[in-house]
Amino acid sequence: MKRRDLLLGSGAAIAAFSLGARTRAQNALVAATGEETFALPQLPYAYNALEPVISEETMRFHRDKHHAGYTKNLNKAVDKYPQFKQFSAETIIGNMGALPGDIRRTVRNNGGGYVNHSIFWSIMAPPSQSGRPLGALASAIARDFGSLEALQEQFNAAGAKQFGSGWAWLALEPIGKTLVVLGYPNQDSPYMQGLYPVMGNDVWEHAYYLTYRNRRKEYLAEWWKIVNWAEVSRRYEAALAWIPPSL
Ligand code: MN3
Repeated sequence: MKRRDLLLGSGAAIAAFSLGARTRAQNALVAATGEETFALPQLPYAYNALEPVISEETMRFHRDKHHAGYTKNLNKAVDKYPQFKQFSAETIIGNMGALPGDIRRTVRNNGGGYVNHSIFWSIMAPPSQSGRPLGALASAIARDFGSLEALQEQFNAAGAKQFGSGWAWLALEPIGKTLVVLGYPNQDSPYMQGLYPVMGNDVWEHAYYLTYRNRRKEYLAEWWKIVNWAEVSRRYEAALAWIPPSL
């Protein structure tokens, strides 16, 4: 077993919520031994587990090619400036202005891609395990949107009108503790704006084109069948306690 697998499989140290996000101590350990700093996370389910909403072929290309590419390029950028290896990828992309100019664009695109996809895998589940929003999240959705259906409508609209590649996000604004729906281009992340990403859907063509072709709206509508509401609800609880970290 590779050490990367050992690290990702080390049970309590890495709960589902930190999928893809190593602790500072783990990053330091990896940095000291010269291995890659940020590891491509394993999927928490089989490649075909999200069918028929997302096909096995899409999942294989999406994780093994696209997410692997972002991971590799983020690692290359921090290899140039090892002082950043002690921080989580979320902390790094939350402090773009503090990064050296020559890696800023690379980190924006690939650090964003690394973090966004790590969240994305974790907030999906097989259709039979999708569930409903729980506890504090259910109340916050009612408070900030009126109903789950109204949130879904706003979220789908954000995804549908994103011109070109990007993401639809549900994020928590940490001062007012308000939920907001956002559409961001490319691999931009709510972390880059000081917001906590509660959930996001990838509307790059690579996320849906093999199955849905040009029918992005259909993909957006179907996607709700595989939202892992238990994990999204847990992320909302984490968001309430979150303070944007600095480098
Ligand atoms: Mn993608």
